[in-house]
Amino acid sequence: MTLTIKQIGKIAVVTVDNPPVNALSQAVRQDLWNAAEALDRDPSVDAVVLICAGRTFIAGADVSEFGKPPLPPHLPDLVTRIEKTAKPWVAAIHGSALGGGFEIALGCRFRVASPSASIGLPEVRLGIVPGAGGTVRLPRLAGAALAADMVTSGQPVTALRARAQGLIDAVVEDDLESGTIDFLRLALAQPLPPPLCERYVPAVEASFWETTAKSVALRAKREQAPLRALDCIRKACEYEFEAAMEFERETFLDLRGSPQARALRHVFFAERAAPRPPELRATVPQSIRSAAVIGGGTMGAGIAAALCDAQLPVTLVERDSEALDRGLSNLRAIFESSVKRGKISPDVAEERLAAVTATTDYGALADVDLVIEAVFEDLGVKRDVFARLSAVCRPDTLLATNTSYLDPGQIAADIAHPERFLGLHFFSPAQVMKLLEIVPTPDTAPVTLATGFALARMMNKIPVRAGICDGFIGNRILKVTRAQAERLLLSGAEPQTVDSAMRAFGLPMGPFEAQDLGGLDIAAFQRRAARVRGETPFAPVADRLYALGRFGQKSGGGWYDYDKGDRTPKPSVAVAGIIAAEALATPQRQWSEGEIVDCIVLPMINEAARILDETIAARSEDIDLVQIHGYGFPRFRGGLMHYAETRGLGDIVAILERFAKEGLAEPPCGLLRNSTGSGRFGLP
Ligand code: 3H9
Repeated sequence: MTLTIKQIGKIAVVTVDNPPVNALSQAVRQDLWNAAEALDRDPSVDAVVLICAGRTFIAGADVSEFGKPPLPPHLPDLVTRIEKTAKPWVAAIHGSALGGGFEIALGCRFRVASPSASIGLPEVRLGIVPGAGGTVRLPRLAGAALAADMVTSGQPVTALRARAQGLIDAVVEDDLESGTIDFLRLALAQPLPPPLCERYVPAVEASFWETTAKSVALRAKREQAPLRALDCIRKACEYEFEAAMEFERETFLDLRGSPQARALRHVFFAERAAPRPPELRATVPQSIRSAAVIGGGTMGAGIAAALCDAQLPVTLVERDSEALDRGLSNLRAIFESSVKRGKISPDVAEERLAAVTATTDYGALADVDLVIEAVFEDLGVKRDVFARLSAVCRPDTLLATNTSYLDPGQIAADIAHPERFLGLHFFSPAQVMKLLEIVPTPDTAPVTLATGFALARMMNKIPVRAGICDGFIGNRILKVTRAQAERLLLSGAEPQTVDSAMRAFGLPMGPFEAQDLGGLDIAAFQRRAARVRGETPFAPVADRLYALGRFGQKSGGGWYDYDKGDRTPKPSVAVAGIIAAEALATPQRQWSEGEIVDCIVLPMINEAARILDETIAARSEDIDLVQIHGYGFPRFRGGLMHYAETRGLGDIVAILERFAKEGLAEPPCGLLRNSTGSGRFGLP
């Protein structure tokens, strides 16, 4: 049994208990159905409270059942069954009532919630639309505009806001169960409101649908579910209840098996698995109650802000008072921008800043639990910082370096207790970007690694373990992206056609626009370091642009020209000349949009397969998360590796071989070739 029933006077309390999140598995649906039948027949019951055990109300349909044939009772029928019960049901919500969970609540006659609860229909984030009446009942409760906003964005709403919007009937401050029973007793003394299936949606202006469709399409980019969800809301407003339900169900079933929904489900489970890798489940992390950041530049201030957001007291250390002032003003600017964007209130911003201690004295770090070094990307400078930290910190203080390219093992070479050291590669801006590459050295202890993952959970980041190599997972693949983009230029494509092809594929920006935004100097600096190490990075055009001082937007020109004060990229005659000069020895050809994408993305897949083969990444899902959360790879494609498996590994091998023959890419690696039989990475 996934639920229990008890009776308090004439009120039955149905408690669903299906850990971890009370998802609506077939067993839960069946038990709820049976409860509705039994309680309808029971003359001693006047009304029913539906409440949940554990950390949340029903968080939705069981997503793991989506790949399988649906079994009865189907969720839309269950919601209707609850709506049609002879006794009124009230949903008592704590945690999150999401998707099917909120749809069940919409089937109840009343909804009551704890102040910290939230409700929502996040289905579009899974590439589907609500499939149990959410798009039909919500506009009947809240009107078309609010329903369209909630359903097409998938964003949850907090209980207090939901109360103000009429989505729930009461907020219960104290004990939810007894508060809901009190609410119900009062409600039963009055005439009952009609169930939502008997209500109508107030008319909207004629232009509403067209205007909303435009803004939804803009926000959804190439995801199809949000516009299909808007269609459902429109039908819910224009059709009778039953016909609208039928339309919603057809749309739900049509989308459920779509490639986008499969990709988004893959990302859903990968994101939930990432913070708790199976190999660390048995390791108890150290507790982190205080943190310090060395360096208040862009990265250091971003990391400090993210630690403050995780409610940790932070000490910011700089080498002198001038640098410290700069660091503090960087930090202040971050919080001010969060206030401007409505993310936090001015009071919270002040509170967060007040939790920061600024100092030039390493001695202040004697009792801190965690130190993250974020100084200049130079081995000598970083080693110097860790020598000082080694001397002042407790032997169990977790020491971390934020580095994108340096070998954390070398940075930690001389520290005391190297088992408490690891690399943490944050992405800029660190207070915003979700990805965190966690890079253990050969000396890092399992407890240190587990603490790195626990820290990521505290900071609401998506952690991915990466092995040590140049660029770890993400930047190693990025190097291939950029080299391939230059190969395309040398063989006849133009920067703007390459960028537009990659945008059409779903990236927010093409590789040249992205470099102009970030600055060509950073990559040039890394290539210089690589050459010192004896490597031969391929960037003939980027090297020449750098030599000319064309660093991107910040210098008024990079791959594109920019007018003063205008960030719109304009094709550059000077750059075209440099490309032509560098391309003299390369055969020219015509490139279609699809071929451009293949010439960049398939070599990225090849490099990713090598990364997997060398165990730099533990799982192909980890590479997907790195690409989605660090580099803007389209979520609806499920990440680089999911895209590859969906596209067909055999097909990819054949195209890479063709490119390799023309000197346009490396040949497919062993792991990629060996995986074509199964179509899954690493499986023969
Ligand atoms: C839907 O309802 C469709 C209907 O309209 C129509 C149907 C006909 N299913 O996130 P956490 C697992 S679509 C299965 O770390 P938190 C998760 O994988 C659904 N499993 O917890 C993880 O497993 P494990 C609409 C699920 O406390 C564990 O639970 N609903 C589901 O940080 C803990 O997850 C949603 O999209 C699920 N629906 O956050 C809600 N949800 O322990 C999605 C979670 O093995 N869920 N799991 O790694 C969430 O947003 C968060 O889980 C929640 C709790 C906020 C509820």
